[in-house]
Amino acid sequence: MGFLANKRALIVGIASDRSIAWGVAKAMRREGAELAFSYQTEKLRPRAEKLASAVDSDIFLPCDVSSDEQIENVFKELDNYWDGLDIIVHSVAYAPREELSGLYLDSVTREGFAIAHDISSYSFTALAKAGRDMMSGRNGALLTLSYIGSVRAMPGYNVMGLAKASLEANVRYLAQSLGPDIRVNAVSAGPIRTLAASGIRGFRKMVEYYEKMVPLGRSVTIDEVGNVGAFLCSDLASGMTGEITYVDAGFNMVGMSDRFLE
Ligand code: NAD
Ligand code: 0WE
Repeated sequence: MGFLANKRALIVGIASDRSIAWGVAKAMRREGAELAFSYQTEKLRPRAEKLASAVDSDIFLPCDVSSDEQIENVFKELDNYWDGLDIIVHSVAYAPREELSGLYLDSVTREGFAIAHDISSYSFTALAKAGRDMMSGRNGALLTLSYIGSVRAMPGYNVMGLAKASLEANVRYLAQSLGPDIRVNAVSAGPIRTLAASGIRGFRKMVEYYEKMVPLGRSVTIDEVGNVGAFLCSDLASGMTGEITYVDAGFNMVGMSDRFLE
């Protein structure tokens, strides 16, 4: 029996089979969870539908996380399928593209700042608020995805770094708010080539630098991130809440790579 047997999970943030949310979904399904998916726009619906069916799910619901109404509606709809919910996976981030290159101070705007924090951090809170009733009394878990740009200045990550810092504080305050009933954790992942990473200028060079820096000498995969995400949402992690767990091939703890001395 898998370590998520009898658990029901809502996955928010599937865009393609390269999405980190897809890595989490596959791991959760393998461990016995039943899954439901939401998708951002009608354009993404056919893909969400196809991926959902590959993990035996026929629940896919529209949800743009900038809308409280759409968030409310997801849980109303989900209530028609399930009498309770154990897990929400939040794998969503957005800042206007122009703000993800050049220097922070040059590219940031009041509007971009607000959007980045709304979509990338507040939406996690909004899902927690709206999903709370369905999740209560079941040893539930919330999971979100972060990036080390929250605690270190990284070139070009800019306003997203501030939004991830907010998201990580959000993990701690939600963990305190939801107490013993629902645990709240994040995985901070190393760089992975997904839709959100495509079109980021210099991304390939960043991955090359990273692969030279890390002890594992390579990037991490969505499956490696997914396995840790699935663990954090399972009763195996019943003693963990408010934690940011790195799945980054060791990047966060390295001072200098030994490869530069070769
Ligand atoms: P992705 O493009 O596959 O997923 C991003 C998702 O966000 C998409 O499904 C998109 O539809 C969704 N989204 C954006 N705005 C939305 C909105 N208004 N409403 C609903 N959904 C919305 O890319 P990914 O890399 O899998 O990103 C998932 C998460 O992982 C993000 O939080 C990202 O910051 C984080 N992350 C990514 C990397 C990386 O290098 N790819 C590294 C660390 C953390
Ligand atoms: O969190 C992210 C990226 C999130 C993201 C991606 C986009 C691309 C499309 C947020 N908003 C947008 N807006 C768009 O219009 N990552 C961790 C991946 C990432 O993005 C970077 C990185 C890394 C790593 C941007 C600059 C520098 C490094």
